[in-house]
Amino acid sequence: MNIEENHVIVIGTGKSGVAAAELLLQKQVAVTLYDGNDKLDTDKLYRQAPALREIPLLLGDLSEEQMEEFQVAVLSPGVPTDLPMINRMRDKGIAIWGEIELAYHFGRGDVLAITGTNGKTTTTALTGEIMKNYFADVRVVGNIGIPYTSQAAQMTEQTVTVAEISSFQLETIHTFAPKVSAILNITPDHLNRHHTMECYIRTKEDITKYQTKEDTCVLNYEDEVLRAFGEKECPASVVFFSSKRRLDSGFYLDGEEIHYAHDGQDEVVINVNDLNLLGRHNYENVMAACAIAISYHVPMDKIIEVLKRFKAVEHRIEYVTEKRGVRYYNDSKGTNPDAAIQGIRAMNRPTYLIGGGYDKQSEYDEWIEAFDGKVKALVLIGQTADKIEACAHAHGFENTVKCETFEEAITYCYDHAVSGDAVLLSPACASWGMFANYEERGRIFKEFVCNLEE
Ligand code: UMA
Repeated sequence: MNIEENHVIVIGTGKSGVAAAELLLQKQVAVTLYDGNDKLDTDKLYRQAPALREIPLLLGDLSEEQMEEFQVAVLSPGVPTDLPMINRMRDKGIAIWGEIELAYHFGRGDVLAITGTNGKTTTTALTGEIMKNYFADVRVVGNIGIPYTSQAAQMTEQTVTVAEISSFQLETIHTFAPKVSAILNITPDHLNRHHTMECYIRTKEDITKYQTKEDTCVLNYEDEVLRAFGEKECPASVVFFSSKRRLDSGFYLDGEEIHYAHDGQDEVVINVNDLNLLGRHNYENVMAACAIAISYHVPMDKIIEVLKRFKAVEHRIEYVTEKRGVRYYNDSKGTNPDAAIQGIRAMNRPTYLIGGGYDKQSEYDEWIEAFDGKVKALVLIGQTADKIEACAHAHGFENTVKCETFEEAITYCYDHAVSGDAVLLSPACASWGMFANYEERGRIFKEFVCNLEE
């Protein structure tokens, strides 16, 4: 479709919507900005993005007549594609694009795209660093927090874009064809949006939808769904990685060593003790980043240089500080039970665990079972507090505490933890409803903790 000749409505005025509207404005495409929130703080919006004063802004409900003015709607990732309003637009023949598709349309150069339930931010950040060690113009974008559309206009044929792509963003692609894609793992998450696990899996696998055998897809051999996908349906050439077994071809973990097997050879890439990342899940992220980089022809020595210096990303099992012998860890990025399992597994002290938040209709059983005698108290906040408490009690874990506010939860931990303990924020839930995003939740946690008395 020739979007340049159409009138586009951008849905959502968060980070993605603002960047998408700015890109369209710059490309001189007729654009209108829309937000479902009719009490939107427009002063704040225009302070952040003054150029957008030039284009119409619609808020609240859209009439049929208003809708008919548009041929394309560009959705922010947080806008469900099955909203009644979006269905009505589809019925009217309005093309539904995502912000990713828009950026891909206007962007240049190659894209390396990473998805998966967990580990995608770390893998994207690491892959970005590796690429920057070899290529001159590298853009790290997407779900990681920098909208892909905010960079698209500055790209050239030499640009290498490393994109973290969420399942929300994959629902609305039409031509998006990364040179290399990766699906790290698929465990239940966002089921309130995707409704069924089958649907969620299909959406994640769609990262390969427009790839061909000339392109590569990196997959986790230990994820049964992904293994089957790689062996049968995947349209791209597959490179597997495994943290549990030796592979004849691909990357694998053997004891403390990461190996690369290819063309009948087997080379040791790195000993995990030379990494600054901890835990099996991180070794998987490292193998995925290596596989992406090798598939994109980055020399191994350039990869290894970065592996040795790369440190964990903010909000992911991040050590904050020690107060009165108690260590505080920020795992605000633990936004689903599977991610939070990695958080508690990484603790090697008796732990006060702060959990709870927005209800994504997750099940918490496996998370509670992963406590493994380490959790002294589970301190709960937010919409899911009752549900998690009931689940904990059903699994025989009785020491739960419910708090009204986030500050109250941290203070409870501070008052009860003794020297040698840890306090871990690893909520197993999204932050929405209480915070703008998980970054804000993590930042508030860190600030509060740093101001606690010694
Ligand atoms: N809105 C509507 N109608 C709706 C829903 C939202 O008008 O039905 C409006 C809201 O009023 C608000 C705007 O849309 O003004 C918010 O849009 P958004 O939720 O898409 O948020 P953005 O600020 O654009 O951030 C998005 C991603 N957010 C989501 O996917 C929910 C960010 O991922 C991403 O970093 C950013 O684009 C840049 O690409 C965050 C996230 O939580 C980190 N992602 C999920 C995750 O990692 O689990 C998928």
